[in-house]
Amino acid sequence: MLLKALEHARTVAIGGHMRPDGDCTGSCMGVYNYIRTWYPEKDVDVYLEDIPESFHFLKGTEEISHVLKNRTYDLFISLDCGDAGRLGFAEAAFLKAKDTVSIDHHISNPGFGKSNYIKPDASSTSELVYELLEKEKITKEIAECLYLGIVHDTGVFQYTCTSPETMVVAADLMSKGIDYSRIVTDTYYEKTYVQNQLLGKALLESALFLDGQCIVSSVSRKTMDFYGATPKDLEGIVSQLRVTKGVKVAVFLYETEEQEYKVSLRSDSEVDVSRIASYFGGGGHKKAAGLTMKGDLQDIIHSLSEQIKLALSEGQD
Ligand SMILES: [Mn+2]
Repeated sequence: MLLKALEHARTVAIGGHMRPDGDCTGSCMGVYNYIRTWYPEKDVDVYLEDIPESFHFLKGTEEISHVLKNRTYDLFISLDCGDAGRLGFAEAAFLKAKDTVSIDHHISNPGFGKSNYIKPDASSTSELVYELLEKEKITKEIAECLYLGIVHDTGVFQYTCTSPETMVVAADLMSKGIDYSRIVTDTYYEKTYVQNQLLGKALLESALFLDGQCIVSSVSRKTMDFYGATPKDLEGIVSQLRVTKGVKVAVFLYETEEQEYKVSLRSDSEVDVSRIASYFGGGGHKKAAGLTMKGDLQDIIHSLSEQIKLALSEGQD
């Protein structure tokens, strides 16, 4: 469906979700490089917010636009994005575009494109992009993008979203000559000193609740300012909380502004945290979801714990 939509388009825009992660960046850059390589006559722009420094080795990342151009595209390709609003500054271009495509694996995606390729069970949008491209036209540079995306959304092939097909796709991408080991160490495991310090602090100050089935920790704005940290420096904390023995749901919060918190939820297989997130106006996946909540920290944790408790008791039925 992607290649068919591309056929009729002369001008193309690509966009992913706000605060782009590995899969968002990988899928967007994979499609971008594919079009640049095999459809040189097409005029293509890729719109993303700032991406992590460690992703800059991917081909074409210096061509990412952070400001919307005032033009009407023949086709807008939305990748790894659950709804148009999550496209952030690129949403206006999506709404104006003559044709739109949504390729995604978020369970909450209602199919907001004119054509849609949405598979909630897929490991990553990057894996879906692979399915839609002509395999022999996937160059080493394109393979690097898609491999990075798959690695990040599967936690290096660890999460249960990893399927036998995921491994087949990863194997084919490896065969393109990519430095798969470096992609994992440099973009996934490497942490800065500040990131490790914040991780340590969050672990030290974490608390168990609901009979040790839940764990919570938070980072205040004051702490972020002290370390000169940005939200990106907090990635991975919630996953580390989640692997605590006996824990079924991990909750991590950080203060975005006075009385406002960004909440990340992670679960083992039992609890669907995307439902808890949706309840409070957020979204995501069964085992990884996020939301924003306003109010006093203790009140927010209390409200969340009530919903988690409910979800845990349903799981036992
Ligand atoms: Mn994804």
